[in-house]
Amino acid sequence: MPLPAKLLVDIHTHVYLPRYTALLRSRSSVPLIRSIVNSEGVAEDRLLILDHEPSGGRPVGPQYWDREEKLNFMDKHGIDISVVSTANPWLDFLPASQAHTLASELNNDLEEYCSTAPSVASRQIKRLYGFGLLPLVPEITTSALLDIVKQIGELPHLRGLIMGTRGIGRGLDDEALEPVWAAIEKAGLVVFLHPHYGVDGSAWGDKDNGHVLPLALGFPFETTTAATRLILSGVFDKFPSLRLLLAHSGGALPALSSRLASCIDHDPVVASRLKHDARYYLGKLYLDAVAYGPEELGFVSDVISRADKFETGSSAKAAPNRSAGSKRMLFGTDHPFFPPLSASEKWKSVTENLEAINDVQGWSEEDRSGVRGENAVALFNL
Ligand code: 5CU
Repeated sequence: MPLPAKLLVDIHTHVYLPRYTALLRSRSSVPLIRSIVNSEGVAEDRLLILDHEPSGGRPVGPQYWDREEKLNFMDKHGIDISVVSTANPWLDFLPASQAHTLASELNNDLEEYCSTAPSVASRQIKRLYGFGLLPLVPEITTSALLDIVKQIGELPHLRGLIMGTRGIGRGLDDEALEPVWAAIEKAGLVVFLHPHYGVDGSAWGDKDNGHVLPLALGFPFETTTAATRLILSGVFDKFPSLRLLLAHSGGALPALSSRLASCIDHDPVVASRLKHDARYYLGKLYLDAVAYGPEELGFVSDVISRADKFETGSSAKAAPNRSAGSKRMLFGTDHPFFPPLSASEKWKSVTENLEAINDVQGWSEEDRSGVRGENAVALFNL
């Protein structure tokens, strides 16, 4: 049965499944969850995943692991469907054999989390889908990775997989990953590329700026570098049907893509390696619309719309087409991160992203509803 029109679909929304939470609770080094007794004598859970967490870690609660909380959050914000992914740092810190076993278990857990969620009876909508996990850690075998790609491809509610930027230790441009890209492409899974490590913290200086620099800049810079390395490695020439979704609207890549193209042209090491101008590959990407501002969304959609112009041999002269670019952008919330700091009915991190979609100059109502939901329905075959 076709889905009703005008759905709101959240493709950037995370969970720490109970099995993963139990692992974090059992650990004494980061990443971990620990219980503390706060100044009022009340026990509280604290999450430590990043290098510069506020002292003692940040408060963490059921919104990170309880499906009811996810569904309540969706209801409160009018979100019909969520494509849920495990939050960082995934399995990166585990030895290969444990990462392999846990990936398989967590993928089954996520399938169950999605498949047993109540649907909205009046609209016949399945509400939850997921991105699986690969055991991308050093010393994992290719056959173990292929095994898990196959598992994800066979689980009906998993429509893609989330990955960080380290690959199996040498980044995503590592030739050893080529069989994995081939298998992902063949299975028709969407790769959601998400940051965790940021960039060298020495760039942030000595002032206490809380979490702002690593999150606002470090996260998107990390994604920018990883996606650029993938482009430079020729992965999109070798696997032209690979579908890659970049977190945080692709970070700085859209703003730097013409500079990237120029640097490639002037560099004999890579100039002859790629089949197309670098800007062509931007048009192959999908980007979340987690940018918090309409001008940024409009700019990004302009940049990704002009790919045809840069296809080798193309004589296309068309001006950027904001509307065409919007087809590759998808609403997300980053839930459960960025909760409101004071009591409020709705989460600002959600309403800001929805308002931004609403306010992009040059997007038609059809473009906006595409970004809010229909693009996700098509990309993930929901
Ligand atoms: O606030 C944060 O640390 C994060 C994080 O770790 N991962 C994420 O997806 N968003 C925010």
